[in-house]
Amino acid sequence: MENRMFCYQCQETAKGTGCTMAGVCGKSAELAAMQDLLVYVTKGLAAVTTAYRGEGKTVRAEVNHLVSVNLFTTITNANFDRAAVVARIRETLAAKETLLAELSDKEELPEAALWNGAEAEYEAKAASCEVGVLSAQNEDIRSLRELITYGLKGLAAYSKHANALLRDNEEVDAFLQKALAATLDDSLSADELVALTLETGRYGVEGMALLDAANTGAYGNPEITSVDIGVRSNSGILISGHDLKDLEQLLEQTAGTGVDVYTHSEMLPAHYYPAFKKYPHFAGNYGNAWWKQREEFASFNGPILMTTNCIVPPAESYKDRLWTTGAAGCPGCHHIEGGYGEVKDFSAVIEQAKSCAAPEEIETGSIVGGFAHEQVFALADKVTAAVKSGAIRKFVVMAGCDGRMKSREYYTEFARRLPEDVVILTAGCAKYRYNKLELGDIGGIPRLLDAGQCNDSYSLALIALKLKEVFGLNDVNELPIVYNIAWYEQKAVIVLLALLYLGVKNIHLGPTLPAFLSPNVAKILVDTFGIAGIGTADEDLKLFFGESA
Ligand code: FSO
Ligand code: SF4
Repeated sequence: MENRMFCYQCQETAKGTGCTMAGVCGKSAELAAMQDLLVYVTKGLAAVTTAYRGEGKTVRAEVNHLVSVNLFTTITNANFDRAAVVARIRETLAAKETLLAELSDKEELPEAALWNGAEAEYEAKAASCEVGVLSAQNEDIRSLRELITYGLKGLAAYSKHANALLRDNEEVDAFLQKALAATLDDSLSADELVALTLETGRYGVEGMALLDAANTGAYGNPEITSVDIGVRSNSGILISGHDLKDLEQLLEQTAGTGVDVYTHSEMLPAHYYPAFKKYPHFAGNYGNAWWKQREEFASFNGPILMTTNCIVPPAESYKDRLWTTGAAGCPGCHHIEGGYGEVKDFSAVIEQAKSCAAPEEIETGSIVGGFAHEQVFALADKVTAAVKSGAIRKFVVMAGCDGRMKSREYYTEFARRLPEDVVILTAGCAKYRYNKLELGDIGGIPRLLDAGQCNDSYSLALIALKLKEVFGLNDVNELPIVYNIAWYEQKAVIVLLALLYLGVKNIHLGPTLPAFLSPNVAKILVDTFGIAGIGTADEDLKLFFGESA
């Protein structure tokens, strides 16, 4: 049967090769076509902005923001609303035409930069052979272009959160757009694209540093915090995703209303920031990782605000309670508008909450986190002493994403069976596979150190660099740290490229290697960086920790 679409950007892609009829994530072929076209016109705009900068002109911040939000919109599980994607294509073409009119030399521009069309032409254009993943014939070129594009999607997402806190980095935006445009350039060799992949990792570090500075600048440095996972008796609003500015505004607007605010999935680490502790109605964390939302959103009873991915297309039973904002979207759900520097109006969400029952209790107790860079640096003496005395034998970085595949039970088993002198460093929603196992502590240092969201993998890199300095080592790979990372969507791609840029070798990536790596590109990653997949928990415990495991 002929393909209705082609997408292989996430770990759950159909048959481990590509979604061709409809997305496993719930993306329809019609939506996939519009997302492909949005990526295409955004690449076209990026080619124009890159040429524009080449002529010494300044690209407006609004255009940089448009590029970042466009890419974010096409990340797995971010936006299922075809109309929203179509509107972004229209806006992008208009912004591009304005810049094109001011550009002196249009000679070298690719087709994507010059194409323009009315909405009635979008479908035909999306179906043409220039648009979409399969537009590149050579599988290695295709693989490298997609690897770069997915890394840039992750970088765009992190930039977007920094932008929302009024932090911009023109250098990061200029690179992002230059690299995006380069994926249209047929003259680039595989070697040049490999070099660009590593450069993308370098800017991944910059982008995560920008977001870290934005988050900690606005809300303080995360600190050790115990987060309640039970419920209270008031009605509540559940907020998910990664955008702390949205959370701040929601907490401000719910203050004194009698409505509590709970976090879900990737919003859990917000509790670790000092600035959010002043809100007595910031009640705790409800539920687990994104993929459990169908049951957990149903039992929450109140409205749910999705500030980013991961959205699972909602069941009818709670669709009316699902709200999106920013790059997130879902047809049939409410969407809250609001640009950077503007106050978003959450009054309708709060009104809805008042008419809802309190959340149904699904868990009780608490979990501890807040081990981002400054908090761990404050414990550096203790940690160093524990490593020197042998009380801590090794660290295992288990950052990344969670997902619904059964094979991810591996991570729970792996964590549960770790030798008792091993400490987990985590970040991202991957933690939900083992953050309620009560792994105990080593001389007061918890055996599970949660730095925060997936972007806080930056903290884990800083911690590794700090340990390297403390132990006087030349190479980060001499540290007693192993990497066993779980990936799901494209933010994990930029985290991986950032780690490779920082020189980290022998990263194990699971539960499966990306479908978008062609055999030759996979071989480059294996040969140059020692990237490997995972085995069984048994095999990997032995591999990492020897017979004592
Ligand atoms: Fe998870 Fe989803 Fe943070 Fe991702 S909720 S999977 S890598 O969006 O961004 O870790
Ligand atoms: Fe398939 Fe993943 Fe693409 Fe969704 S995002 S269509 S599940 S590959």
